[in-house]
Amino acid sequence: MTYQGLIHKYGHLLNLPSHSRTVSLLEGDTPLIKADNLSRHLGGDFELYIKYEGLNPTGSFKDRGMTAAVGEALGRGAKTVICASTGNTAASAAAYAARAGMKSIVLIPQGKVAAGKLAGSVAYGAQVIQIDGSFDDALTMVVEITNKHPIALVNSINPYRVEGQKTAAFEICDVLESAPDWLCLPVGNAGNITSYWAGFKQYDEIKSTGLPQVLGVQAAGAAPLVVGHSVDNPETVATAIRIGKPARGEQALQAAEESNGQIIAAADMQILEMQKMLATLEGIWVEPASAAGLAGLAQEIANGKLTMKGKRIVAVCTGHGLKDPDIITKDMPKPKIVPPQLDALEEIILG
Ligand code: AN7
Repeated sequence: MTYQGLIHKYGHLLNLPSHSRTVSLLEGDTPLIKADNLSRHLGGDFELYIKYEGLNPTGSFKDRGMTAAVGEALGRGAKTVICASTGNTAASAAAYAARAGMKSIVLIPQGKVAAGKLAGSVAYGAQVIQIDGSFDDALTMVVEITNKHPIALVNSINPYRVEGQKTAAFEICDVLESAPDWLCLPVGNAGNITSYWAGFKQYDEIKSTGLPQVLGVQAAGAAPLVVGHSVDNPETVATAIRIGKPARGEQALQAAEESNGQIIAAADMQILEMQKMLATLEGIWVEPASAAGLAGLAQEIANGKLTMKGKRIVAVCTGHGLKDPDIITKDMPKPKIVPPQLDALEEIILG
């Protein structure tokens, strides 16, 4: 049967109210790609899979939660949705609101949102507002305004976002026919790690698929869950996870603890190096934040803290590389220019 989106496929497993409507762009059903080249590069004694979430309709995993949250908001008669965002939530909210015939308002931290995300939000017709502050300031403001006005909040403190995002765990178990041994993923506001853990636990209860150990990875300059307190001025090249006060931080720590996993930090350099490795070794280009989970995994293997021999690992790559082209082009040597003549081309290629 043709694929009809997440709610159609997994709606019976999601805790959504009866008034919810289906607002879908056929999100989900993303590929789980075996990454043998990268696995070999990292030591080679384990099976590595990439859950390529950048292939969702707006280019990030956020679409899974947004189909559920916007569908619920529409069903209860809301006319407008709002979110604070480092970019991907904004683009996703804007697209699903457009689909539902609703208005969207997105608050983003000034100057810190990657080009493809800002462009997406504008293209889908959102009212885009820059806050002279951080994501955390923006989130505080959307909570305040939605307490006062009938505007639907679609950040991941909205429980239906978590319901929708659980489906990624279901898909992984359906493909592998069990949970992997380890799941590694980036952690920002901690909605995704919370959702995966809830999804794996639910599937294990109904299908005995087992549970993974969860490795959550923050960027070193924005690692409140690693340092143990909120970070006032988070800084990282991985702007998607430039978050100092994660809304679901407690649940992220709980997922790590219950799964016998960990939350660790990876340096910007390692994140960028992993982004490059994934693209050049596997042909999978993700935005910097999306490489954080793998960067953390590589770090733990290299320093001998985790032994992965014989294990099956899934790395969640949350957003597409096209979201943030500037990170690649800003320091690159300009491609050579040759006249449109064969001998000139031969000289460049053959030396
Ligand atoms: C590519 O868009 O918070 O831990 O406002 O865009 O669930 O927050 C984005 C987060 C990982 C972290 N990877 O997920 C937003 C926003 C990418 C992201 C995360 C984000 P959470």
